[in-house]
Amino acid sequence: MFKSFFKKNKKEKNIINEEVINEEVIDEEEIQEKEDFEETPSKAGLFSKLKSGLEKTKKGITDKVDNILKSYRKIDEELFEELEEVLITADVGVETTLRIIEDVKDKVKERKLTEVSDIRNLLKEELTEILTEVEENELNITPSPAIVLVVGVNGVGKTTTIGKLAYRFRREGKKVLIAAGDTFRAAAIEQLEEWSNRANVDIISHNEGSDPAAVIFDGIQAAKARNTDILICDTAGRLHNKKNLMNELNKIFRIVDREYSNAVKEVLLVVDATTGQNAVLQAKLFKEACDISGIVLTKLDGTAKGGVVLAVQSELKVPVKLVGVGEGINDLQDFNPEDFVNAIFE
Ligand SMILES: Nc1nc2c(ncn2[C@@H]2O[C@H](COP(=O)(O)OP(=O)(O)O)[C@@H](O)[C@H]2O)c(=O)[nH]1
Ligand SMILES: [Mg+2]
Repeated sequence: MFKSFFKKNKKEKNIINEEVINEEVIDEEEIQEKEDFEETPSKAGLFSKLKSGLEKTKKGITDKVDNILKSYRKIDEELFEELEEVLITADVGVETTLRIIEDVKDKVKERKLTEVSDIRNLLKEELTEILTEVEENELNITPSPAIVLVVGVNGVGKTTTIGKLAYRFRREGKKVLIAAGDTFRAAAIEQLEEWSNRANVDIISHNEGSDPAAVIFDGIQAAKARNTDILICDTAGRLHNKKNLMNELNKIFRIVDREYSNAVKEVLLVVDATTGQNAVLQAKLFKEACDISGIVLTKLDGTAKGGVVLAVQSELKVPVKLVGVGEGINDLQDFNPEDFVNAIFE
């Protein structure tokens, strides 16, 4: 049923360009008729998807920790050294790992613990603590209007994330518009158009090679004219050098601040979990270049490097807000620290 819905909508594709921005091209009733979604995943379904996505990370962290704990009779320095190695290898990052181990040691002392088996719970507690110390893991998209700017280097999953987000927002009853701000390659625009079809939301796009800031400008005007709840903007991920990146992004940010100052703004940096510590480096670079309000960690499925979520959050103090657990339209989840820790410790 969902497949035929795709096909049907492909034919009715409704791409807007500059000339028709201010015209009402959407027939509201038609949209109502088209409301047809895949079944909303249940909470249990989401958790089981997260759990299966994190299977390799669990193998890389928890299973190894369990093996180590089994081989020790008492808590000693050597045990901590082995645990440290596991965490570093699992891309938790040196800085964060050292902090975790120190905190666990302190707690062992404080609570006068002697059983090796107590370490498992202490680790779980510590990971949860690190993941919950940032302010807010929830997306900041209310009240309407909101604008979501999606930034990150090529290939990390920006376009895919935008498609998944658009679908989700629309399913939540919001009026969504996408702006194809990655004008560097024609294929990037086409790919986003494809996702806008799947999500059944409208898209503002210009030709390949045009000014990204101009696309965002037009997106904002269209969003205003149509009373859009959420405008989601793609951006190019070319990373020649930091200066280029800063210039391009700053131009976009200036347009947003000038033209859409009343909108709630969310700047999401997308990083690819499979790249491990590289994701942390990218996040540091982008954080210097612009005001990131949240991180999307994609491709958690199929990588053992899921520990990077700890490094990203504790070293950058920017909340991870969403995680990608697959390529499907429903495979984007709100990041929930407790669920994450439970998924790898269960
Ligand atoms: N397995 C998996 N693949 C993903 C996920 N997110 C994105 N991808 C894939 O990563 C590739 C690059 O994604 P794309 O959105 O084009 O990246 P962009 O260059 O940043 O826009 C595509 O093949 C996506 O299907 C995810 O959460 N899990
Ligand atoms: Mg893209």
